[in-house]
Formats: sequence, structure tokens, C-alpha cells
Amino acid sequence: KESRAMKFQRQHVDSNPTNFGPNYCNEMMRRRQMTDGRCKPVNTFVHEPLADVQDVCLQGNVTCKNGQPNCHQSVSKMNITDCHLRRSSRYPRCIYETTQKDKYIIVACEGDPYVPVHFDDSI
Ligand code: PAP
Repeated sequence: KESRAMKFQRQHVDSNPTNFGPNYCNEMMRRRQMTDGRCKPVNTFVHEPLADVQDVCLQGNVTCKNGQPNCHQSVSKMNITDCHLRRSSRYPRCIYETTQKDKYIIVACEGDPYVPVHFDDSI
């Protein structure tokens, strides 16, 4: 079974994007299996080395959106892409808006090793 850590990597880490452009989210949300059964409404991909994303778990501790205490905010801005499902899009045709940003990321971490398992926000 896929671990939470592996699921995070599948859903949120794309260190070396090959297909940047307006169709990035349409392709990546499908390739990374977030359009199976339903269209995942919102998802962020981080375009930084995996080690740099994992290091965020050692950086500033903040409260998560759900009130849990296991979130961490990156000390540096990271290059990310936000994918937002278009309101008019209907499963199984998942059509996304692709937006590139440079922002601080907030992830929830768990386990030993203490690694990212959930993408909480970007600010
Ligand atoms: P996403 O939130 O990163 O988009 P999602 O598929 O919702 O991904 O999975 C997040 C996982 O992190 C959840 O575990 P599960 O896959 O076993 O359901 C969730 O329980 C877990 N998690 C751990 N800490 C938190 C937290 N502080 N906030 C939200 N989810 C958390």
C-alpha cells in the first residue's frame, strides 16, 4: 500500500517539470492519479528538489488549517504551481486552471523519519 509520505510525493512534488504551460495541471492531475473517480478540486505541485521539500519539516512550526500542531512553513519561497478545477468542468473531464507562483509553503509532517504527508497552504 502507498504510504502517506509516498502519496505526498505523488500529489505534490514535481521537481523537474517537462511540460510547463497552460495544460500543465490538466496533464499532471491526470498523470498523478488525482482525476480517478473524481476531479480533485485543488492541488499544488512544488518544483524544488525533494530534499528541499522534506527539509521544510525541520523548519518553522506553525498551526495547520485544521488546528493540528504538525505544520511547518518553509524558510525560503518555493516555485509552485496551483491547480484549480474550473467550475464548469465535470467529471470525467477534469479541466484545471494552472497558476505558477513563488511562495512559502506550509506542509504537515508525520513519522520517523519526520516527512511531509499533507500540503496545507502557500503564503
Ligand atoms: P493533501 O491534503 O496533501 O492534498 P490528502 O490526500 O488529503 O492530501 O492526504 C493528506 C494526509 O495527511 C491524510 O492522510 P490519509 O491519506 O491517510 O487520509 C491526512 O490525515 C494526513 N495529515 C496529517 N496531518 C495533517 C494535518 N495537520 N492536516 C491535514 N491532513 C493531515
